[in-house]
Amino acid sequence: PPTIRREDYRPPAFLVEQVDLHIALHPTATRVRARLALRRNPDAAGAAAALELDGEALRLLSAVLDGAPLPEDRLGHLPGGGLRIEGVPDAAVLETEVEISPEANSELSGLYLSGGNYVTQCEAEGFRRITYFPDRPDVMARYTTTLEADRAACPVLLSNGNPDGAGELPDGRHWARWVDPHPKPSYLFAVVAGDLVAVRDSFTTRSGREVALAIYVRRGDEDACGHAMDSLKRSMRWDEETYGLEYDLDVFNIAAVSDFNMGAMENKGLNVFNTKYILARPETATDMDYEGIETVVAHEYFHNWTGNRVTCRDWFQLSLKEGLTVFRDQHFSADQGSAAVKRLADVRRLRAAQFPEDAGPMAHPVRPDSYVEINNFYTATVYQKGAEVVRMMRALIGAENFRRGMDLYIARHDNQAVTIEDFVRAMQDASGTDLSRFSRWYAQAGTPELRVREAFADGRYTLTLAQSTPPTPGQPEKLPVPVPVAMGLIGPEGAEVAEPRLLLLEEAEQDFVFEGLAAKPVPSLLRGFSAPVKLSGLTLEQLGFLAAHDTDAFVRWESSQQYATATMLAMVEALRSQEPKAERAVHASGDAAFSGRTLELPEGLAAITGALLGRALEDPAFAAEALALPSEEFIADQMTIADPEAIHAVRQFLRGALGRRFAARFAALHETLADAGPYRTDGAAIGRRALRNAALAYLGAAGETGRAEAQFAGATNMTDSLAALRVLVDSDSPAREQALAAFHARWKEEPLVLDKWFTLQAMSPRTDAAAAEALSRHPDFDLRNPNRVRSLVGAFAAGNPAAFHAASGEGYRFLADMVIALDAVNTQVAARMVSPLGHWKRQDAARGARMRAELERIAARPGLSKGTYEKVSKSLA
Ligand code: B3K
Ligand code: ZN
Repeated sequence: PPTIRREDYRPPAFLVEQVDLHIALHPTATRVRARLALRRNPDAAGAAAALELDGEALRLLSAVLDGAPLPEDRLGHLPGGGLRIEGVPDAAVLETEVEISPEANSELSGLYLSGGNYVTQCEAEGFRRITYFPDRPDVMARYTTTLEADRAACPVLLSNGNPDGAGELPDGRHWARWVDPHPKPSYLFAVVAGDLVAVRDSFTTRSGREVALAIYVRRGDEDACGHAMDSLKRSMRWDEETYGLEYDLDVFNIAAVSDFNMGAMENKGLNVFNTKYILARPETATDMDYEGIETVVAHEYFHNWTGNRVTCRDWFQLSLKEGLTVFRDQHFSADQGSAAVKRLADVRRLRAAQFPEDAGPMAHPVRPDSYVEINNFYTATVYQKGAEVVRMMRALIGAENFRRGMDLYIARHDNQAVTIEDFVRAMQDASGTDLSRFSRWYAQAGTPELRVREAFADGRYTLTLAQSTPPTPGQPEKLPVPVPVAMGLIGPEGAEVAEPRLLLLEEAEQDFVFEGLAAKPVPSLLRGFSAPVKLSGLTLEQLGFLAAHDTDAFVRWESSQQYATATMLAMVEALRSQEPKAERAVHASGDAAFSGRTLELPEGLAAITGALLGRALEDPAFAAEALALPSEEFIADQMTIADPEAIHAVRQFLRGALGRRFAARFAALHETLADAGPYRTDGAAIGRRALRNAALAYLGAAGETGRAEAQFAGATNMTDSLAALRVLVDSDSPAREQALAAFHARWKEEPLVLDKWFTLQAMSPRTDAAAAEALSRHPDFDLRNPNRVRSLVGAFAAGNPAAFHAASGEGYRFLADMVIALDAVNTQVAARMVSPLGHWKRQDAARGARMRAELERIAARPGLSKGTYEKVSKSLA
């Protein structure tokens, strides 16, 4: 398959001014008539260039140019299924009719069926599966869409823009017309049709316009939309208040469907959501689900300006809309509750997904230079690191200049398809700050590493910061990047002894000097995680001090995590160096893998935990975050060659040992924090449940499962129920099987809850590859439903490292089997599942060879999709 390169970008030969669609819906034979008003692009070179239309899985019924049918010999066929038409006049009207089968569409790209309802997904290249079109984001057109369907099967007919008439047709059919006044790229086109019910509300914009809001769901789910609707209204208000951005249509519709390749989609005026990010009731959704809904609803809404009104010139610019919009949704969520705790969670996610990506075979810049399959580049790097880059830019130029830059960006580029350079230029022009060096953040892959050195003499403290970025595929040499380092200095008594500052590290190495200090301070660096870098060079003693004393919550959390990380790494080494007294048995729980060897609870870590517990009730949400030990994956990422068994054994041991050491305090927390009064989902209530359930988990790790049993039996909300079930599932309590069965029996009709049932087992150390494979044969498992696939296969491969990396290689084989089976059903989801196999360089030689062998087995499959092929071949390189 061909590689697409950023440097090869050429403007389209033709623009489309107006699109009129008529779609007659039918499960196996939908007819799409498209009328395109075309105009030769004055900005494109080559005055005689042909009209190129993308097309995929379409059956062409007719093509008419300026009223005259196009004979077969005027239609050139492009690889992939597109058409090429020579000799098109500078202004022309093309009318085509095609037939497509939504029912046959298991790819979930283009027009497909979910639970009997019609739904589309066009980003990135799905519109070409609906009609012939120059399916690229720099072709922005105005659309009218007429839908026609059976009234009984499809009472609801939705598309982009404002409604513009509806009526009856013979044979029990009906129609509805939608007009979208705003020019848009084809990837924002959407249709939803079927038997859905609307939950309605309204929003008055700051200029006094009334917007009709609706969330369309399956009958019976109306009661589960309140949180999504509330999040939507808060997002609309926030964007007005924060950026002066007002909604621009008379209606804003959301439709939720069960079968969806990702979280949601920002189609103009008609967002389509995975039900996971809309539906929430206390009995069925966890606190994390509530937070996810708020974030994703906001994210898609914010795209209306950053993505839709101002869109991307080409897909290399994806972070222009995604990085910026993630930044905006993170800022919004931070404003809704505890900003510090939100920041910790965002950083934790960045490290769990983006740092490994940046260190692995798929590492790519925030603005990639090439791709085979664009859907493989909807990555943590484009999204999360992209958001970090915007965040740093704001730190550098200041919040006011950033706001001015946003105003300028939108004023300049409204209704345009632009580049990341255009965005940076707006920020530069608005702030008067030269951002040319800063742009390296968009061009260079890899996570920069910062190293700290210190000197102190005669009241003069010198902080030396050095940076380097490791090589990544295709980028052996790196230049220094400007790194904003928010910092302060803490004196021996725990007080700030200098004004907090923002240092800018621009060179490979720089000294920063502080005068007039009475004693050597401890540097508190990267406050609020001011840059997405790895920092090293502080001693264990300094980390322990910062964990206890820093005034910055982020650094306190970070220092306790770094302290735990260093401790765990040392224990892993110690464990490996001990003579095995018994055979190194492979046991799912890991504890027995090193039987005969001894581990001890390090007193330093116990002291930090004790101190955290002592202050836990001051800020329960923060305490819950700080009490969690770094994940096994995070520890593995700190090692040149990981040892999944040893890491697992150490982490399990520590959880148990801390649980035993502080059993009385965990039990007391579990008592004290019991919900009193009505169930609430505000930040404070969520924080209390998080801390309470963290205590429950520590007690469970220490072998005390009685509380979990009681909590599981009595829980009235999903957060508490699932937390208790997790403890039981990870234990060898006799209550385990019974609890799993009870949970399944109670929730078997609720797909989103059943996903949790799969995930809990997939991630449990008690589930090995054979057990995961058995779950994939469970009657409720379904390869065609992306949520279900992620809940089992994704969760196992990414969240159960000890079992996935079992020395037998069975975990790898299970994943490869699933990828192969999935690639025949849904190539986008299949390609995503490949990633965990790509990190073979971090494993020992035997495991690495087994991982490669599975990648090669996938690569050898005839008819593999180009997306899966790209992931597999890059992973092998
Ligand atoms: N823009 C969509 C993602 C589309 C993914 C296509 N493979 C959702 C979002 O980022 O808001
Ligand atoms: Zn997005």
